[in-house]
Amino acid sequence: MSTRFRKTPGWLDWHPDPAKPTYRLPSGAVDAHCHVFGPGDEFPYAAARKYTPCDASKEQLFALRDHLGVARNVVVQATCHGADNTAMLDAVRSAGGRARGVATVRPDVTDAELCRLDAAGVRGVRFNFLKRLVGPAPQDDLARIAARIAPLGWHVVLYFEAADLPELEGFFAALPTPLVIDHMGRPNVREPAAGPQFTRFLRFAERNDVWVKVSCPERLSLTGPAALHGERSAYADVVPFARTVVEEFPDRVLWGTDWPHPNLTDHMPDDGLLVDHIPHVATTEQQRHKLLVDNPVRLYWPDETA
Ligand code: 0GY
Repeated sequence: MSTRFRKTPGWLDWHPDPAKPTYRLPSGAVDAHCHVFGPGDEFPYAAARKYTPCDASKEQLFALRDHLGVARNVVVQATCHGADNTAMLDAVRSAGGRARGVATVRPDVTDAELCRLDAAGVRGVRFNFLKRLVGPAPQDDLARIAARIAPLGWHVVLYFEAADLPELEGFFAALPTPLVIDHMGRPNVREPAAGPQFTRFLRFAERNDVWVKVSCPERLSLTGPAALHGERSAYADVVPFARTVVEEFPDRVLWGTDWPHPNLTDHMPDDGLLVDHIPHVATTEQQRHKLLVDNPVRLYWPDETA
């Protein structure tokens, strides 16, 4: 545990002893959304961060990977490290080809730095629009970054909340790269999956070069982890949203744990249970194979599918 950084009050640590999942992941399964935090003594957190996490090292990530039966990870730069990608890159490099990275870069990033990131295994940059996580970024700056990374064949990962999509979707649609949407665009699950808010998101995904992460039921759910009314699924209120996405876009969905689950204060998910949630949202073996293996490999290890 870092001695230099005191974690944000109320912050829950990641689950120390997740269950062994009952659902056996297919061979080659990819956790396409996870993070490393520090350790802060080795990889200091950004001065301008909006929260201070508990440490979550690459060794701990790899131990979870092996415990869950995951083959590979996509390590996404977390805002607590700002645009210093060192910890993420260290994890990706240490994984020996079993990880790819998504970075945060500034508009003045040099070509040499982009080349270095690409060689290390980075395949995308993340644009974050959550005010509780980042300060405002001018859209001109983001557009410049997107134009710089497009020739590398990278994509842009977008993190936003559903209520903000109407004002952002024109900007998103004009970006020159594929778009990867975190956590299904964070729908408000109080509203029906067939309601106007999620329908707008689905039509946006349909019209554009969009991939959707069917991730973070624990962050979206109001019903929580307990199984409900014989439905047997945890996070039951998220299931209709996730199923709709998997059924409409079977070839453009990705799954991830979101370990170590930043900024949760009410409940910390058991990562084994998150794996057991998968068959509730991807109900056929073919859907699950696309979600967990074929799609992430096509996006992050395309040489293997060429
Ligand atoms: C997530 C979600 C969150 C945080 C971050 O980079 C981050 O700090 O992504 C969040 O607090 O909702 O995807 O990890």
